[in-house]
Amino acid sequence: MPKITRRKFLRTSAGTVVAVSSLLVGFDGIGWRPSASGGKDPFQGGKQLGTLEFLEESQTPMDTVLGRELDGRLYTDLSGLTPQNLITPTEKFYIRTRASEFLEGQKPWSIRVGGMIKQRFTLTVRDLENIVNPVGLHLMECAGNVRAAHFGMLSVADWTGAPLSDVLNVAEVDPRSTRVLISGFDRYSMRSTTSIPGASWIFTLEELTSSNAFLATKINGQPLPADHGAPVRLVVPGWYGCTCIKWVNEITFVDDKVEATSQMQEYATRTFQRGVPKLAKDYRPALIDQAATPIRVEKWLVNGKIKYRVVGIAWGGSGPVRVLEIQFNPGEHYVPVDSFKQTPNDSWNLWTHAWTPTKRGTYVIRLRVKDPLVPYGRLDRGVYARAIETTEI
Ligand SMILES: Nc1nc2c(c(=O)[nH]1)N[C@H]1C(S)=C(S)[C@@H](COP(=O)(O)O)O[C@H]1N2
Ligand SMILES: [Mo]
Repeated sequence: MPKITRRKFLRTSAGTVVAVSSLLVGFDGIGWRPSASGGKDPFQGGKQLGTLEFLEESQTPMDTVLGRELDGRLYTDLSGLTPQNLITPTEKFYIRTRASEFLEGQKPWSIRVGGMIKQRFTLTVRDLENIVNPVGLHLMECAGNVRAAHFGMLSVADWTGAPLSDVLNVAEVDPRSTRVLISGFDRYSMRSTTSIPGASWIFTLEELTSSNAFLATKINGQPLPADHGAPVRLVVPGWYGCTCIKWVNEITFVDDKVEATSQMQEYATRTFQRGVPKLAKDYRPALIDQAATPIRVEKWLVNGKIKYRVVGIAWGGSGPVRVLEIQFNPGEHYVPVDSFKQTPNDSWNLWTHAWTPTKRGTYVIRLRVKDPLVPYGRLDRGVYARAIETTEI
């Protein structure tokens, strides 16, 4: 885990001094318009002087492959996103678990389909390649995405894959089977210091169909790299990355008596389960919570005055969000974000907000959605809050 060294403090509106870190909790058609203020861009004619650093975050290298096998990571640098480059280049797509050194010996690759079906069979990569199609932009987020790593376990790619419902339709399923276990190759040459090996997840057939889950063979038009699950991985749109099994080698039809996998149990808290249920049937879908976070705070000089522009992203959730609100310190009022427009897609949406602080100092930026019907547990708990310091106003 990335480590943080410098500690910062701020004075709240009630006058007390608190550690910024205490306010930052965590776990273990896109395009923006000028602000709502009459359609005029408040930064027009100005000059950008730089960007502010986020406080209480580590110096972890971004966009860089770190470590090996189960401890292998790559954190995507989100700070440069613009309406023109919303797709994460493949070599910068986040990595959580790098390919096993034993993977090379697994050729030719095939997926064993078995369990409660009339006749077990194997699917080859060639079989899949014959039925893949472009499936568009899909976002992936690790349920363990953390501030310390600048929320870099989050990426968007343009995928090619075969709908899982097509693949499963081939099987003559026993009517008593209610669920499908999808497993990946997970034997590693090294012991991990961070994770339990063995990635597999159990879904109902309905969950796989309604989410449009697919077996991906390509990312951004290129063959999947080994670290992203080559030759075939599962992508479950709208679900956390822990369900998107890489190096898929087994699909098993099971029933309601089946126990949850170790991966499901390891991620139970982060996917909002009630405790750690023993049986797979007691798990709720691991849907990505509605979330939003700043990705950069730009400092501008406009007509001789210092102004800040907060640029951020919003993602996740299953329904449209009309109003996104921003707050610049605990106790202060939330105000609507200037330019937030949610487009119905499975990507992220960029937003911007003009901000002119009246005092120098440290600020903790938080977002919330106004719709009481939208579940947003992580936003609510401040998981995606970030801190900055303004030295000039
Ligand atoms: N076989 C296998 N699949 C896996 C994992 C794993 O450790 N082994 N990690 C999961 C987790 S926790 C995440 S967040 C995603 C990350 O996919 P990526 O590394 O391609 O971004 O893969 C998932 N699939
Ligand atoms: Mo993850």
